[in-house]
Amino acid sequence: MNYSRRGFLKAMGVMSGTALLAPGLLTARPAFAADEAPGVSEDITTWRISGSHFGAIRAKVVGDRVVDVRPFEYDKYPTEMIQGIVGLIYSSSRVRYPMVRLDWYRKRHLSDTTQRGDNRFVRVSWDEALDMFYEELERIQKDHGPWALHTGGVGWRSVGQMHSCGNHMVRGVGMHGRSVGTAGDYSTGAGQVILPYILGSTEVYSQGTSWEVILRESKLIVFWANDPIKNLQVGWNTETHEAYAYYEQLKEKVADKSIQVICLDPVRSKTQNYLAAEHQYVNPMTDVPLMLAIAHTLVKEDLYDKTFLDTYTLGFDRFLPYLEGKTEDQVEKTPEWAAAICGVPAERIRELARLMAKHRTQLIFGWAVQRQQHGEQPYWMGAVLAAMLGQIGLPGGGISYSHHYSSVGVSSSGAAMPGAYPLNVDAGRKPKHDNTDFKGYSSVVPIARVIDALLEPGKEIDFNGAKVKLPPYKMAIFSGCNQWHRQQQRNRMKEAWQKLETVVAIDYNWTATCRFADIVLPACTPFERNDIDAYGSYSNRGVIAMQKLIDPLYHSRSDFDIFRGLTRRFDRDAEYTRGMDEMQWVEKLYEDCRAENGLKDIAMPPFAEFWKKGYVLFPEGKSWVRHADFRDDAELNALGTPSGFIEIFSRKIERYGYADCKGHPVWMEKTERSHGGPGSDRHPLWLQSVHPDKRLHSQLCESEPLRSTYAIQGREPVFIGPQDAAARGIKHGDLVRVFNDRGQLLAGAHVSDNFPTGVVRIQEGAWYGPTGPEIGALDTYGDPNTVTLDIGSSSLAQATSANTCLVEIEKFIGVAPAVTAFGGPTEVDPDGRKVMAP
Ligand SMILES: Nc1nc2c(c(=O)[nH]1)N[C@H]1C(S)=C(S)[C@@H](COP(=O)(O)OP(=O)(O)OC[C@H]3O[C@@H](n4cnc5c(=O)[nH]c(N)nc54)[C@H](O)[C@@H]3O)O[C@H]1N2
Ligand SMILES: Nc1nc2c(c(=O)[nH]1)N[C@H]1C(S)=C(S)[C@@H](COP(=O)(O)OP(=O)(O)OC[C@H]3O[C@@H](n4cnc5c(=O)[nH]c(N)nc54)[C@H](O)[C@@H]3O)O[C@H]1N2
Ligand SMILES: [Mo]
Repeated sequence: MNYSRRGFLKAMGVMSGTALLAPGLLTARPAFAADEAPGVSEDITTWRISGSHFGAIRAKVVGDRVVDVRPFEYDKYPTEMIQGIVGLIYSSSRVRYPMVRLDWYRKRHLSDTTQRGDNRFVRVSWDEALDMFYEELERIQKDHGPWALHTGGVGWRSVGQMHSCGNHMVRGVGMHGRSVGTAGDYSTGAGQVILPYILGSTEVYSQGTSWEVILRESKLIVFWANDPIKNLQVGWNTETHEAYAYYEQLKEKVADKSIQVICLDPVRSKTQNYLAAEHQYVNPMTDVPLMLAIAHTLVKEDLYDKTFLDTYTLGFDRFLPYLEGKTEDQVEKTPEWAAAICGVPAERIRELARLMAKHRTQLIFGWAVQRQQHGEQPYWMGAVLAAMLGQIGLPGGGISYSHHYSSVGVSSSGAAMPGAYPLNVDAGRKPKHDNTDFKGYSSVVPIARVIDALLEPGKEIDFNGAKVKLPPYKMAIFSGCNQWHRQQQRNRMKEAWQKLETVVAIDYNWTATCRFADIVLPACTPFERNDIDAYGSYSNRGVIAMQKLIDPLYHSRSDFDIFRGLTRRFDRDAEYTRGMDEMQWVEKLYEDCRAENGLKDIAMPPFAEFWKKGYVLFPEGKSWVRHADFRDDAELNALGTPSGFIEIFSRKIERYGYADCKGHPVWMEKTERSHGGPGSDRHPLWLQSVHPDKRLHSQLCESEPLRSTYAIQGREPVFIGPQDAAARGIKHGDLVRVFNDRGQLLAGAHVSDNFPTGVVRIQEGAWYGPTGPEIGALDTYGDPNTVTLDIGSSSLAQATSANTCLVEIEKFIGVAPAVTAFGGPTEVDPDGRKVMAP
């Protein structure tokens, strides 16, 4: 072991001896330093370094080609996704040059928008493309106003603080004129709106109790709708994968029975399988009845913490009558009542209640359970349950909504992160078109309700205690997100899209968002530019240099260069760049960070030294217990709720008067639900579209070598249990049609014992590839959002309800249409004649 590596581990100070020796748990190719890595004869520390959501990497570049990518030598638990990077750079789906949709090229904003999606594009020069983009912005601001322009909320754009592409889009377009933005996100739309009322912060993006503390103090850990082993492979900033060291320890503690772990999930998750933990099955979308019945048992058996409720919470007295069946619905929330809905036997529900009350219990919730209709309720009810258990703020007890994300629970170094390229117009400056008149329409729309705006412009909807008047958008711009993956219900979306006069998409990949756009601009990948990133999102372990591996391929340009070119068209480019180039910005962001850390006595080398070495690592942080300060002194450290206490009953929410989100958590039947719920007679299978094991949403789907490790007959897998498969005459490896009234798609059957009857999975992010532009067309690759439902979670959060979705599946017979998702557009000349590749 070389010195610096040992120093790093010492600095991390967290791994037990066994964790050090144990093989990496997800390691496809171990991340060892050159002197110990099998089969690597070279010293990879001499290779160029870069960052990514999947971890820091070392890359070997020969001439102008990236030939090998390996995990950064300090990454002990690298993900297999790293192996997709070479395929990402050299994918056949790269956007090679600026292109314009054929009919838009001919008629501009008066084009036939029903042709969107037919995949015919004309190649143009950068000057032509940027002129068109600029002229459209001018037209929108002059003929309409800021209400007519939608700037799509950025998604999982690549890491890198300088090239963060959402910032470039917002700043560049913002210097020209205002537009309608978005509120919330697809990840935690319901959670981040409800939890501030209950616990006083969003919780979902908060640092959680340190893993050392949980491993030391917890006796029972419930992973509720949560699959951290799968989901920790990626992080918002360059991921360190440090959290996996603790899962290795947890696995040992499960084996020696010093910690009991229950994975509460309809599916046997990767986490449950890895830890060899108990699996507690629950019917999909029925966690609230289960939690209510656990709460009911706690009351009936006098196992709940009255002192905690009195000291730290408000409104239990308003909730208790509901639990006891003394309110309107007259239903007592007994284990027998819940068992009939959630599929967990009544005696087991009682046992779960007793276990949770008896032990130091850490509840850890994932997010998929709030990505469904009434998704606010399981989160609220989880907080009520944790309050009744009385362990919030105790080491190893209480509730977390974030431990599956970006190594939450690895203590923070406390160092400052490098800042990002400025998002806004500089202070004291105004946009070229300084128009603030939104004509009564809302300037911000909940992100998952964008399609509603196109279909029902002018409609007023509820949102978090306010009214939102949906604007009649005419133009939309997307960068760093894949709208045609992330948004639900493709065919509804297709119809809505026809109302847009102009759509601009900026990406390095020919995603479906590009296919359904009018002007497509090729960004370069993060491996084709210089940048820096934080190493570790919550741990903030250090700073990583993102050294350009190769020049931008084809005609692609960095987002910085793209918006410099756009702002030049209205003479604001010097202001846009502040007169600095890429490397000057990278150096400035680093030096600002260094100055800030200097004030904290955290030393960083000068930029040149850092850049040459490729990274700085910060010393370990202190362990920490979430909500401990509140428990310590609830007045001094009051929560951010209206009362300062945990609100089991929210007067504020009750006053909104929503039928679908009341003053305390309640069980509400879903629009559609499997296992005997509404709609299950026609479409009996619940389709969950969880986050992919070997992708980041739709990213890396284009990477052919990686895709080939999971695709079935070239299609996205649909995971199905043996009973459901047999009942339909489906065998592992068969091609199947997945359908409901909203759409249809082809997928490859992956039969797995992890899936119980009535539960199937297609991982989100599978590329949409319809047979044609028409509404209802068969999707040839397997995008689950072809069949998902586009309704708001409730009037409160208006979040996505992607996981409220029923389907039927049949074996596909006949000649299957070719997959159309990958490989880019059909290039045509302005007369529509196909251009032959040279
Ligand atoms: N059915 C269903 N749908 C879901 C979900 C679900 O669970 N089920 N999950 C939702 C969630 S939680 C999320 S976060 C969203 C994710 O939705 P998105 O964030 O939209 O998904 P990504 O596939 O990461 O899209 C990022 C895009 O940015 C592009 N990109 C990367 N780097 C750059 C760059 O430097 N410049 C530019 N211009 N572009 C770049 C990538 O090529 C990719 O096309 O999906 C949501 N949709
Ligand atoms: N590998 C990988 N990791 C990722 C991402 C990725 O794309 N790939 N994306 C990142 C992002 S942006 C996000 S938002 C997070 C998403 O994090 P989450 O939303 O927490 O993750 P999911 O994988 O969608 O689902 C987690 C678990 O919830 C279970 N589940 C679904 N519905 C229910 C239900 O009704 N009841 C119960 N009890 N369980 C249910 C599923 O079976 C699954 O095991 O992941 C992040 N991590
Ligand atoms: Mo997300």
